[in-house]
Amino acid sequence: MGVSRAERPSDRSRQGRGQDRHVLQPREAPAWSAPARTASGDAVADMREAILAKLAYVIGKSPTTARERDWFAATALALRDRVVDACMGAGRTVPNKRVYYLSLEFLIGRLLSDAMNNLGLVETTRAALAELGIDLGTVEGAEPDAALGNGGLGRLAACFMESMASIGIPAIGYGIRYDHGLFRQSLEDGWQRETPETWLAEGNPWEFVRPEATYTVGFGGHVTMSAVSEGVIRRQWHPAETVRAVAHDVPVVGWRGAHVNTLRLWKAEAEAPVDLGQFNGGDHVGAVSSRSRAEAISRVLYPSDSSMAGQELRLRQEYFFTSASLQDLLRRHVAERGDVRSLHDHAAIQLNDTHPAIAVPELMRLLLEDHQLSWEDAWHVTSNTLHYTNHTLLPEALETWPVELMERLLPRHMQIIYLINWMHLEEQGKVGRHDAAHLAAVSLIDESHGRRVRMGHLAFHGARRVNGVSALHTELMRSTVFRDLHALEPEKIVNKTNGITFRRWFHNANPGLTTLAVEAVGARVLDDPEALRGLEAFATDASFVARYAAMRGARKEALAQIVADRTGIDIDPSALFDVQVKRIHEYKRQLLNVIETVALYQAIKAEPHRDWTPRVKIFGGKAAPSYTQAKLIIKLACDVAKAVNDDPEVAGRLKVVFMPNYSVSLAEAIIPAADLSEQISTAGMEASGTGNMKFALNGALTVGTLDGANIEIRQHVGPENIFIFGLDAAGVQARMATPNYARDAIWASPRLAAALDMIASGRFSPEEPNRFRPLVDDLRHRDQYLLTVDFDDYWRVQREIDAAWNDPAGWWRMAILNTARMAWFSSDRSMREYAEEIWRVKLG
Ligand code: 26V
Repeated sequence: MGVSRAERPSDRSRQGRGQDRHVLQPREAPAWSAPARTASGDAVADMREAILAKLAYVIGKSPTTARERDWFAATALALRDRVVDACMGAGRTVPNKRVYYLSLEFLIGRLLSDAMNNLGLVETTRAALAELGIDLGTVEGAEPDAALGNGGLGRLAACFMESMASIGIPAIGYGIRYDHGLFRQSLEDGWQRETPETWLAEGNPWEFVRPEATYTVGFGGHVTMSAVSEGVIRRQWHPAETVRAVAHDVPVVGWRGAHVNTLRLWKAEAEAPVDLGQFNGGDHVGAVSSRSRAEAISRVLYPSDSSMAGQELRLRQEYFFTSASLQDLLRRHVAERGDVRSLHDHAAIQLNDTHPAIAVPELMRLLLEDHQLSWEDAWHVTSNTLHYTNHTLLPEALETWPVELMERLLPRHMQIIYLINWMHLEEQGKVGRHDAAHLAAVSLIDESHGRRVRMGHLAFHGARRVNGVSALHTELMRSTVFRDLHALEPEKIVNKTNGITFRRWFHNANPGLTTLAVEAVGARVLDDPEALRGLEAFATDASFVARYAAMRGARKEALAQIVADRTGIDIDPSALFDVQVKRIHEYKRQLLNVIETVALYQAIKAEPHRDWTPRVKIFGGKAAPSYTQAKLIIKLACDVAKAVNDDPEVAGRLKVVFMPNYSVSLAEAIIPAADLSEQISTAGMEASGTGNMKFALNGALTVGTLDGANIEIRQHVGPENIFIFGLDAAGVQARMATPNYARDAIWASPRLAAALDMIASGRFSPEEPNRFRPLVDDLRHRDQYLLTVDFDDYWRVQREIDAAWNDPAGWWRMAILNTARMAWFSSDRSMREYAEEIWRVKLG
């Protein structure tokens, strides 16, 4: 195989300079590589030979011509073989019940360290590569992130997949194999620019293409009726257009390799590469255009998680992956069990938000048309198999689709939805609920803004259980968006507080802290996070605390290096690292943090000789490309950063950084280096949060509102080990009902007024003085997210945090207690709860 000029090893120095090709964290040998995990000589030689064989025979390179990316691919392929071995070793018995997790997003990130760690092969692989003169950290850094998700919802799906494989829940995740995941963000003079992400540009060593698992998915067309027998009419859908869904499987290996599950991602392909009829007729362009229309479905992830745009391509994506997944699981069920009527005994389908809610009419259609079930039997199976998780109550993010669009794209499904709704409303009549207001509230169709299908209502009605993702969020589901439906079926809504996988967010992201934990409380902590509780005894142990502080110092230095490389800004690792990283959204209130930064800047300048606590404010996160206000908040953070960092008067006390292109792998570098975790959403608006859990597990202290899972974090770590401020959800509701709350709050707070004046004056944007007027004017007149109302309490708690930082022993004690008390937030716990209380599935 020839080697092109561009691939010559002399180019190696240029590799790895790309923004994300960076080695994001030190890969020191963790001392918790227990004896069984220590690389034996034979194992290392075997791994070395396996990697060399992949390099030669699959990649077609020799060690002298291989680039970092080639070494990554060879290593991943060698590891993948071990995953397959683990899979085969686990036996091929048919489980009694499987979980099917349907999600339009799986934000999995890099997989190499995950696979190595779960197979106990980190040291073996490191040693094998070292013998070849290659550094494991460099190879890990060459893996592109699989960014097939926007944020919390997609990352949760990835954590759940890993946990199910770890605790032995037989599961298949279904999603879309997007050619392009979430866009790459760069900052040009502080403005967000989006460029396409190309994770598949050099192939994906983790996936297996399964052409034999290909299904046809239809769109458009019409529905015919035919009499089957006396009084029995069958309806049949004749789609105008069909697309093929081809399975691509990524194995998901659990902790210690005990179980391997599958993530099955669908790629859209045209039925025929070109329409030969059209082609031969001379219409060469028309002949290929149907192909691009089909393939567009799996081209790109929608980059918004903030508002429902209602675009047709998005609905096509939703139906495409839902239909392929249901056809696939029905085929498997019938092959294994014979009778489709027992589906709910052997399958539990979880809908990750309403994105796959079209599963309700699609499963009905498949059972009615392909399997000839009666309506009653089909409904019994459907409504006992499906379950639905809600992830947001924000009105602008709740999915509804225009009836007109549904009728055009999915005419048969619209008929089925009408029939389901008719029966649902009839049922209300039978129990005496005839009033129009009630019927309008529980109807699957919203008649008030044009006619639209309410996907949340559809999913709720079709599901056996519906869950929220934190205690508060579930309570708010019952009392707000789903109040009327909840009253009809009070047992249906249950809470399942989110979790995170400790393998990625503790073992892999923070080997230093994991080593300390293993040395202190034993290797059992790797299998049972409850053992972390034993760290409580070390929270005041001087020698442990010293090692803890040194470990944190090393991670902060590593992060300072990354910040310098990517932004050119030097930050002092001994300062308090105050971090807010997450999607940019007004309800998450990054703007509150920026305004507090401005107020602090003013306070330092007013009294430059006071002993201010040195702080570095670190921001990161992407804005949806069409979300103008969010992009302006990024620009403000960058402009404030510039002014503050250039001002010698505050040097050594305050630095501000906006890290571009926040991603899973960047999170793995940032979170273990954070001292303070900002979780400051308006109470009642953040369904759960999962970043909050990652920070607290890694020993960052939380400054937060009583929102989402912050409330449960406070219960676990203890109110004395977390900094809570602001209105609670009830307080927010009450204040929103009072007129002029923003004007009054600004009037009552000279500090806030001064910070807002400074931003409005153009001090941070002298070349365009009115640039930030839209942000300030909105706060002065509307302030939907109550920043002005919470500002003073936020300032107060931040100064309390300054004081706490000046007592290192007290700070480290709190940090260690946070880590010690976070076990409950393992996604293994979440998955066990789903298994027992929702899916009724036994662990393998
Ligand atoms: C919504 C929409 C709206 C229509 C356009 C496309 C789109 C894409 C994604 C979403 C999902 C938004 C909901 C979401 O991500 N919720 C987050 O879920 C996390 C996991 O449960 C939770 O921790 C966060 O608090 C919650 O905001």
